[in-house]
Amino acid sequence: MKGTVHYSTDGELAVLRIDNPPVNPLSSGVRQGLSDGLEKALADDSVKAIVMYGEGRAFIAGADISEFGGKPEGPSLHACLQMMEQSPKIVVAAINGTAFGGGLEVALCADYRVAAPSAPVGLPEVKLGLLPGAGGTQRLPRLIGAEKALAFILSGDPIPGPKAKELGIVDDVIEGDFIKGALDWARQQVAKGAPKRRIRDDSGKAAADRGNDEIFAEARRSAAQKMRGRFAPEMIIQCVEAAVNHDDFDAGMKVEADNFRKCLEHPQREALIHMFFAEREVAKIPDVPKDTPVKPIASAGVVGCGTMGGGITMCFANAGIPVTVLEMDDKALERGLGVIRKNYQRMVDRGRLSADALEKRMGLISGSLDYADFGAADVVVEAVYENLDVKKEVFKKFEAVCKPGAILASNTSGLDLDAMANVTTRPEDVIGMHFFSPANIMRLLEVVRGEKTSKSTIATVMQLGKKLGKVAVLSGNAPGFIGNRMLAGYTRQAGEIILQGATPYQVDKVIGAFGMPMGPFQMHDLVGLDLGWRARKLSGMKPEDVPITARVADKLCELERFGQKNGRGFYIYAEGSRAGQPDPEVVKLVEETSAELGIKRREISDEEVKKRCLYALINEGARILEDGIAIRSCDIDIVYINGYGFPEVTGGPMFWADQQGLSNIYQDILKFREEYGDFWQPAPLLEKLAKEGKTFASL
Ligand code: 3H9
Repeated sequence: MKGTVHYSTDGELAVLRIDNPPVNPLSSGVRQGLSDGLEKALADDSVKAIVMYGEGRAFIAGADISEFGGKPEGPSLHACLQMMEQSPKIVVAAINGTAFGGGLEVALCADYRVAAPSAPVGLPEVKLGLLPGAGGTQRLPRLIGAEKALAFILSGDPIPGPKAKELGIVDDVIEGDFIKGALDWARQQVAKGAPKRRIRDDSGKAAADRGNDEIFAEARRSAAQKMRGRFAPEMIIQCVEAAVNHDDFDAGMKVEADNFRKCLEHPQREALIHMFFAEREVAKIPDVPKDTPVKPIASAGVVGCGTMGGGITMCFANAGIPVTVLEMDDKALERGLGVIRKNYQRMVDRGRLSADALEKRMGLISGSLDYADFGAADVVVEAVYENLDVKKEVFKKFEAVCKPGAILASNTSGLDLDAMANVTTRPEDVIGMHFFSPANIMRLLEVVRGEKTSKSTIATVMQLGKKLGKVAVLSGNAPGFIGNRMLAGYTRQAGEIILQGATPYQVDKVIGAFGMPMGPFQMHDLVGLDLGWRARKLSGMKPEDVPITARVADKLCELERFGQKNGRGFYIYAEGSRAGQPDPEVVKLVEETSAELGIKRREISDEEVKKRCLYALINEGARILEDGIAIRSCDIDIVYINGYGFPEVTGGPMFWADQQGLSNIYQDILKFREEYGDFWQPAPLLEKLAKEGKTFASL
């Protein structure tokens, strides 16, 4: 059994100390310990009150997520909660640190709650595709009213102790020595003869909302907007409705239990819990142990203050790290810094940043025209034009000015990192830091390991990623790294499918319905169709050598349709709008291109569109795993969800593939190969796993 609860007495108090490092989830041993401790306290006549708190930084982080889907051991949480609630002696929850999910629900079964000022309190179950299933949906509306309870449970966001007091979730906030203060507080309750106070017995606040249907209509509107496609929010709303509509507490608990089970059995729950563990797993690099020394990062430098460089500069400033950003001339620098200020100002206008914080962040940023200003920087990141020769020149300059041991990073999205490292005499300090646009917003950071990158450089940058608020995933150095390498096959399929009979609008609709924020053609319009077109022109590529899947985009560019930037691309955009309208002219152009290429058009089903786009990702993902470019399949999932908008509720492309059954995917790929040729050669790893009936996650 995992975890334990230490029992002791302190005068008239029984003290239960929950101990399940590092964050005290309610694993089987904790449930057993709580049950034993309560029994002991109830049997001891000298005990007048029971106080519980957690060892270390958490009170209780919630149910043990790793137990979901398995066979439960030990007493159920509900049995422990019933003991607490039915105890004739008062119970005080001393919330010393994180009280999440089942942890807060334990506290809601106590008669009294006190919290440390810094203790985060929350019901984050919705983020895992679940609902508070230990009475939270019934007790919280009774305690604070349905509207506030719904907002709290549906957001899943934590609040600190003082805010919890303001909302009425805790009775008091204790400053100073928390445990001592909490024990004194409990003793005072005993001295006052404080009564038992069971939330379940007082439905007043919930009942007051009876008949106020607008609360639930608003919750549904908000959930549809903010959590499109999610299963759990509606389940939560129904539970709170039950709390409001039933005076009988147990009737509401039954609705909660039924809906909790529905969530538990839903594939979204499995996918979201996979994401929870995957986010923690990606930080673990097998040959870079946890105790690898990291270098302190107190200052940074960024080369280039364009879209990428400006965003990266903001990331450092947001994390409180002073940063020098370099441009070629005054004009470019002024423009870049102006854009950064405007971005911050927009945050201020939307109430997401204070005017003070704006100035503080701008104060951390200094502009420069001289590489010598990077002399003291602990890390420098280049974000110049995506051209290997240009980047090599930047690394030569880094070599000349940066102090020994400084981390020299490239933001390249797919070029050869070793080629850059080898122009320096310190390739061990060179690493890829591939941010995703807009860099100050997107959570993904692809960290690229060169042949000679040192373990300390890797450990430092992985940790720096976290400090910058990113989820950092390590990739090997191979063209396109993890994300863009997979994307290539996906966009190629989309390009082929439209030549064979679908329209760009059908493809985008199918991908949108799958849950991606945009389809491949909307993405092309956003990025700009002219980038590839210009690069092909510059390289002197003949029109007949242009890949067939890029022909339509190039023709659009010849018609000066570059995408969103000039209001016309695959779609037509009204002034200032990002929502494009389909254009019959584009469909005609696609049809003409098919005819020129001698491709006979036919109807392509939505199902085929979906499979071809997604299987192209998965097949390449299997190769990336096999080549050791990604460490685990969950690393690929994290890349796709955080960098490319793959829907979180699927758990990422590789997890989704596991859920579909690799054998099914393999069979479809074989059919595609027969029909469409060698692009669809199944990856050997996919073939092997499919034949063995295994999953990517089993590797
Ligand atoms: C629930 O409660 C359902 C109930 O309503 C109904 C029940 C009937 N379980 O994040 P960290 C591990 S649903 C198991 O790196 P931090 C985590 O994997 C639950 N393990 O630390 C990691 O392991 P490792 C509702 C857990 O300080 C280690 O602890 N609760 C759990 O940055 C350290 O975690 C939640 O959703 C868990 N519940 O953040 C809370 N929590 O070292 C989820 C953590 O091997 N947890 N671990 O990689 C969190 O949000 C954060 O972990 C927390 C600490 C804020 C607590």
